[in-house]
This record gives sequence, C-alpha cells and structure tokens, in this order.
Amino acid sequence: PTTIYLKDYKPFGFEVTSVALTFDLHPNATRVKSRIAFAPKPDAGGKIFLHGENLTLVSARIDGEPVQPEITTEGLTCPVPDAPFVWEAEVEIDPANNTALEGLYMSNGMYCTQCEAEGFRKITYYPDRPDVMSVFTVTINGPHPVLLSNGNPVDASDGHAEWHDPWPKPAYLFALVAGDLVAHSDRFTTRSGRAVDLNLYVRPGDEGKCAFGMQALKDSMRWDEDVYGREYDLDVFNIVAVDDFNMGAMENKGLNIFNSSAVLASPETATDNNFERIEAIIAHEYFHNWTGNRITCRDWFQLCLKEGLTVFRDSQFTSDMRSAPVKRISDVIDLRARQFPEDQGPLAHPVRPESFQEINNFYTATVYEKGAEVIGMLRRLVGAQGYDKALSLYFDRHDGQACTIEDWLKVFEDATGRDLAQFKRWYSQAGTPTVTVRDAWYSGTYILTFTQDLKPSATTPDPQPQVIPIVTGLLSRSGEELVPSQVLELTETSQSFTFEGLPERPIPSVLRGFSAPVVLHREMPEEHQAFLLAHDTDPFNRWEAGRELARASLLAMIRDGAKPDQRYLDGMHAVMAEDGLDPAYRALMLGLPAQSDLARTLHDMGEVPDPAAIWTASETLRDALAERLSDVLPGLHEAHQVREDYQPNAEQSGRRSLANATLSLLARLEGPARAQAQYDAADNMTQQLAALAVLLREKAGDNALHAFENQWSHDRLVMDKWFGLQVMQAAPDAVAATAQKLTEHADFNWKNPNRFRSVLGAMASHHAGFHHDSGAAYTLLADWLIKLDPVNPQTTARMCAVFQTWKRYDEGRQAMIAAELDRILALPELSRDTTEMLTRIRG
Ligand code: B3K
Ligand code: ZN
Repeated sequence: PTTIYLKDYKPFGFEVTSVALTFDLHPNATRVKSRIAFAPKPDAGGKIFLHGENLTLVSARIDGEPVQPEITTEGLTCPVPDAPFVWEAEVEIDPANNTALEGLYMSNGMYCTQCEAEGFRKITYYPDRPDVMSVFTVTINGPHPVLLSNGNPVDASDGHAEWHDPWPKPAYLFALVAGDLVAHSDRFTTRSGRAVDLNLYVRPGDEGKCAFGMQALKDSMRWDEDVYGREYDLDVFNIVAVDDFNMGAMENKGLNIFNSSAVLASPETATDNNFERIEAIIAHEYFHNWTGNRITCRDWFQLCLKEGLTVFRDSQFTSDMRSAPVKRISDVIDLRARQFPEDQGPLAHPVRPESFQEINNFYTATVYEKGAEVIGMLRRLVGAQGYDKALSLYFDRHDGQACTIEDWLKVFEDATGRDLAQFKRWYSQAGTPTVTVRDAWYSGTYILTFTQDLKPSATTPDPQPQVIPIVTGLLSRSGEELVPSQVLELTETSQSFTFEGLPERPIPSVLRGFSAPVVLHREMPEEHQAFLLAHDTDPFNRWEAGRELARASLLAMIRDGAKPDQRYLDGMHAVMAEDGLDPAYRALMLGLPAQSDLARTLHDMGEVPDPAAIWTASETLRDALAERLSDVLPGLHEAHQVREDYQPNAEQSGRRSLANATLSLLARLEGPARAQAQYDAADNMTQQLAALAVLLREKAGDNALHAFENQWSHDRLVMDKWFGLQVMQAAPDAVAATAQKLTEHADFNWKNPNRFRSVLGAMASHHAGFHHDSGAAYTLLADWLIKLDPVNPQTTARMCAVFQTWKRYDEGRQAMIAAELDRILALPELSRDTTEMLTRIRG
C-alpha cells in the first residue's frame, strides 16, 4: 500500500467551474452521467487525472468528441486541451452489491450515499479531493416517491427530481437519497428572515421517532445564530435516517444522512443517553454547515480543522442546553476511555497526522476529541473575547475556501496578537503529556512546581515542551477560595509559580475543568483529594477528587491486597447526602474509573495489569460502596423517582440516572426484587434497560430477557440494545460464550454495522471478558473480523483498534493476540484499511 504525505501536497491543475450529474437509478446497474466544466490552470500540463474506483466506463467525451482515457484501478488519465473544456462521461455502478457502505449503496431498499472521505470516486470519475470545490446540479430518475440531493429543489415530478446547490463544495459533501420514505416536517425562520423547510425522512413505521431530532435541529440552528452568528444558507434542510451506516452521521450539504441510531428516538425505545447523544450529533452535523462545508479542509491531513472545531462547538451547545459540569465530566471520561489509549499506544498520531495509507483510519478520537481539547485550550489562552474575535475573522477571511491548520492559527494570531508557534506543537506532536505537580510553603509564600514530560513515539521521536494551560485555584483549610481560578501557563519543561502573602498553607486545586488533555500526577498527600472531594468549588475537580480516591483505593487493593479506602467511602457518603447537588452529577460520582483505565495506570507504573484482578477489585469496591451507603440508598432511590410524564431533558434524566445508580447498588445488598419491579412497571426504555441490566448482573434476567425480546423483536434499534446488554452484563468467564451464542441468533445480521458492533464491540469493551485468560474472545473477534473484512473494510478496520493496548498485558496474552493478528494479516486479500491498522498495531 502507498503512504501519502502531508509534505507532498500539490494543488490540482484545474478549476472545476460546474458539475451536472444525472442518475438513472437501478439496483444493479445505475447509470451516472456527468458533465463537468474544467478550466486548466497555467501549469496544468496537458492531461488530467480523475479518481474512479469500481466504475464501468460506458462513454467519455471532451467538448463533444469521444476520448479513450487510460484506466487503472484508481482512476483515469486523459489528454486535455489547454483551454477550458467540458468533460462528459457515463458510468455504470452496482449499488445493491456495495456492502462497504461507501459511495452509492442500498439499505433496506433505499438508495443512499456516503462520500467522505474518498467515496465519490465510486460514483463517477472526478477529482475527488477536498480542495476542489464546485457548484453541483443533480438530476435523479427512478421510481421512488422521494428523490433527494444537495441544495435546493428546482424541479420534481413523478420519478424525476432536480436539485441545485449554489454553494461551491468538495465532492465528499455530495449526497443522494432515493426511496419510499416519509417526512416529518417543520419550518425554521433564520434571523435575517429566510424561511427554511426542515424534513426528517424515515422509513414508514418510524414516524413516531422523529419529534426529538427535529427539535434538536431547531435548537441547533438557533444556537449557532446566537452564539456564533451563523445562519443557515439554503431553503431546505433535509435529514435522512439510514439503518446501514458505518458511523454516526454525515454532514452532506443540505442533506445530512444519519445512522438511524443517531437520530431516531421515542421514550419507549430510546434511553436518556440516546436522547442526549442524538441531540449532540444533530447539532454536530448541523454546525458542520459552517465549520466544514462553507469552510472546508485543503486536504485530509487537515481533518481536525473541521472535526476538532465542530466537536468543540457541539460540546459548547450541549453545555448550554444541559449541565456544563456534567458534560465536561462525561467528555473527560470518554477522552480517557478512547483517546488516551490511542495516544499512548501503537496507533498514536498527531491531531494533524503527517502521513496515512487509508484516510478512513484517521477519523479517530485523537483528531476529533483531542482536536476539540486543543481548541478548548486555545480559547482559555486567548480568552472568550479573543476566541470570538478570532472566529469572526475566520469566517470573514476564509468563507468558501479549503483551509489548513496554519490558516486557523493565523486567524488567532492576527485577532489576538498572540504568538502561537509553540502552541502549534499540540497539532504536530503525538502522545499525552504527563504533568507532575508538587508544592512548597515558606512562611507565607506558596510555590507550585510543574514539570511536563512527553514520551517519544514513532511519529514524535523528539518531543518538545508544549504550552499547557493549567487552571488552578487555592483553597483554605476551611474550604474558602484563597486564590480564585487562574490560568497558569506551563511552557517550559519545568516551571514554578509563586503565590505571596497567603494567611495559611493552601490546598491546591489543579487542572480545574480538565483545562488540558494531560495525565496529572500530584505529588501530594492523599488527604488533599479527600478534602477536595468535600470542598472544591470547581465541580470538575470535585468529581476528579472522588475518582482519584477510587483509583488509589483500587490500585492498593490490586497491588497490596488492601481493603477499600475508608476516606473514599466516607467521602461518597457525604456527597450523596448533599441534597443540593445535581442528581446527574451525583450519579457520575458513583462511577468508578474504567477497568481499562486502571490497566493503563498500572502499565504506566511499570506493572503488568491483570484484568481478572482489576475486575475483582472493582466489584469489591462497588460492594463496599453499597454497604457504606446502605443507610442512604433507599431514600435516594425513592426521592429521585420521576413520576411525571417522561421528558428526555437534563432535569428528569439526571433524576433517573441517580435513581438507577442507586438501584444498581441496592441490588448488591438486597437482590433483584426492586429491579424486577422496575422492569415490570417501566414505561420508558431508560427504566426498562436499567432494570434489565441489574437483573442480568444478578443472574435473574432470564424471564425479562425473553419478555424484552418478544416485546421488541420488530424494532432494530431496541434489539441492538438487547444483543449488547447481554454481553456487557456477562461475568468475565461468560463473555466470549455469550457473544458467540448471540452471533448464532437468527437476528444477528452481521452485515449491519450497528448489529455487528452491538455484539462484538460490546465484547471488546468488556475489559475482563475480552482479556479473559482463555483467549476465547480474541479468537472469536478475529474470526469475525476475517469474515467482515471483504464485506465492509471500514467497520472491520475500526474495530481492530480494540487490540491497540495489547502490549500492556502479560506474555501469555500477548502471544495469543499476536497469533490472532498474524492470522488476519496473513489473508491474501486483506483490505488496505485493515492491513494498515493491524500493521501499525502489530508494530
Ligand atoms: N464527517 C463525518 C465522518 C466521515 C467518516 C468517513 N469515514 C461525520 C462527522 O464527523 O460529522
Ligand atoms: Zn464531524
């Protein structure tokens, strides 16, 4: 496979002045006619290269004259005039057999597309690169009631539709949908008075799951006007729900296409978490209209330009719509679970990678989530006003362009006068910095000393110090804020910050709000964490203090056979008794560090993690927590029942999450009766699924499991939960067998990415089950990756990442995993996607 380098970037030799496409739809023989106006730039060189894959070329003309281009598996090359010319081609494609779900494909009888990153070349010959932007007109012919493409509708009759998108766009934002769909419609009037038709298209039967997504869309449109001054720019905004989809959703101009799991929801079928995720994804795709579509990426190395920024914007939106501290804590949990392993293992790459083989492998937590963290740091460093100024300049200066990270940082430099040369290392260096903090006190003077350390990695062999904003406050022994939060800018390898004239030695609260994506080591007494858990005024750090106590307790239990730490248990008891504290926040407090995260910590300490020991310690600590809270759990459970009609808002879902967290702990004390009662009475999926999870864990779930299946066998999205939960709640030694059994279920439609992930993804995320010393889960997963790769390389490659932490474990496990990796790598026809992933992981 060829490696592509950022340093080799060259602009395309032609302007594309206009694009007209005509689709004659047929499941196995769709005809695509293209008419593309090209204008050569001075150095065009007399011939053109157009990408094209899996296309049958029927005819090609230049200025009306037939031509015979030279065709390879990657595209075609053709001599061209040195003046503007019109390229016309007709190709045939086979959507019904496109199981990779990239390009034009079929899902349950409907046609749909996925072009990002390089899928348009599977539709027709074209310069399929994001810096080539053009205006598209699309005609669709086919016997379907709904025929959609980008932009505004210009003409429609039976079996025929014409669309025109006035905004120049790269081909990756092209979309087409055709099928027997129904619309849930609404309207939105923009700030300047443009009336926009909104439609959410779904398969008949799913109409009842649209209202929430539509409201989220309207909220997003209003929010982007209010907060970023960005208005929508077409007369229609369409969203389509598709069952077979490789990721969450796609921001095609004016025609967003969604995995149905990322948009469809009703109280009976979706959980509170589903609702929140849907709201965030709708916002994310909508926000791309400005950050991604109006301003796009010059090349795929700049992916974080649109993704980091759009994730940052959707996090701001969720913080505004719901609870900001709860959102921040959830994002950090997610970052530690998904991005840290990537940054600290063989797949580590900078937020802006400098080389790749298959770009689809770089839609990663590093590009997305760390990319968003980097913008959060930038905003802290230049302040909210500086950020707003820079963003206005970004939109003014770059609207309609395909940009780079250099353009992005220049806007901040010009708007704020700040030099960002060192800050740019966040984009070019891979790895998670470790920051160590210690303190000293000399009669009234308090000194905090920080050191930063970044381990060399394949892509960053010689790491340099980064700019790390560390938000810090100092508390008195009675919990008063002696020095309010301020940003300490760590720019050197080691640096001290001095605070004078303090009345007493303070307790520091460091890295408030998780102000930088680092691993923080506090060289301080553990009593500090107990104090901060009780007193910190920063909600993130208060939660973090609880986490740190839990982590320390678990590590001591694992390494020294210690008993659960009383300070942690007492601290939790005090927090649970604080009635004024947001229930959602208290529910988060009750969680433990992820078992995979404990494995990472042990590995960092130079030890070999034992997944079974981590599991046992976590279970023991949860049992101890239930014991310690036994006097308050029934009251908490009762007080947080929601008796009003179900609403998926933050307030109600917060109460449900605390009630369900207490239900789960109570079952450890008193058995499954309460969960069974909740299951029987449940009238929404949040309550039903939470109860089922407890019943399964308590090995009392057989009846409920059957009832659930009977009740929901007609609903694909709900059945995904049924499949997944059984694996998630299995004991470690039963995980592989449970997953194996489920793959034999008649409804295990493995070609559907959601269903595949519901079983095999759940298995891989069960730390102790996946790493059970039998190795059964490794083998089962490898078997299925081998089966899926020829059908859907993208989803296969993505799932390979679960092996990325393999070198943390003992020799026996490493040998078993290596054998599975080698078994897959030995396949003669292995996809480029999977080959790249496994080669990097294998090392
Ligand atoms: N931009 C798409 C992701 C495309 C993934 C291609 N393999 C969704 C998003 O980030 O909004
Ligand atoms: Zn995105």
